[in-house]
Amino acid sequence: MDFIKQEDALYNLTAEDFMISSEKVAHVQLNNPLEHALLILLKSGYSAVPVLDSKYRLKGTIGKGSILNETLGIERFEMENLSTIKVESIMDTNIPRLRKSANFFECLTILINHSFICIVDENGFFDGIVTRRAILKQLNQYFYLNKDVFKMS
Ligand code: 2BA
Repeated sequence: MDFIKQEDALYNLTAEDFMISSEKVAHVQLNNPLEHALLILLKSGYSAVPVLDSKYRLKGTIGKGSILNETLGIERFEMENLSTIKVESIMDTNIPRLRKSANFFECLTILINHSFICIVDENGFFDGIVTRRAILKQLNQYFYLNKDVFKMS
C-alpha cells in the first residue's frame, strides 16, 4: 500500500516542482559573439547553457564543444572566429522542451539522453530548466522511502 502511495507521489510531481527558475539559470543571447558565450560557460562551470532572444524566448542551447570546433582551422586555431561568429549561427536548435506541467516521467525519459531540459510557456518564453541531478535526487528519495519494498538495506 505504501509502495502505491509513493508511486502516486512521483506521478503527482510536475516539472515546476524541481525546476531551476530562469533567474538562476546562466544563459546567453542570440546575438552574443562566441567569445562572450565561452566566457559564460567557463565562468559558470557548465558545459552547455540555454540561448534566449532579447524577449527571453528560448531559441536553443550552446556548449563548449561546438564553440571550440569553430576555432579549428586546417593548420592553426582561428581564435578571431570567437569575436566574429555569433551564437545564433552555431547553436543547437534541435532540443527537447517541456511545459511546467510536464510530469516526472516525461522529464525522466528525456533526461536519459540530455543533461537538462528547457521549460517554456505556451508562447515560448523561458521558465527555467530541469536537470538530470534534480530528477535523480527525486528517484533516490523514492527508492529510499520504499527500501523495504525493494528489499534494500
Ligand atoms: P554540465 O555542465 O555538464 O554538468 C554536469 C553535472 O556536473 C551537473 O549536473 C552537476 O551535477 C555538476 N556541475 C557542473 N557544473 C556545476 C557547478 N557550477 N556547480 C555545481 N554542480 C555542477 P546537473 O545539475 O544535472 O546539470 C545538468 C546540466 O544542466 C549541466 O550540465 C548544465 O549544462 C545545465 N545546468 C545546470 N544548472 C545550470 C544553471 N544554473 N545554469 C545553466 N545551466 C545549468
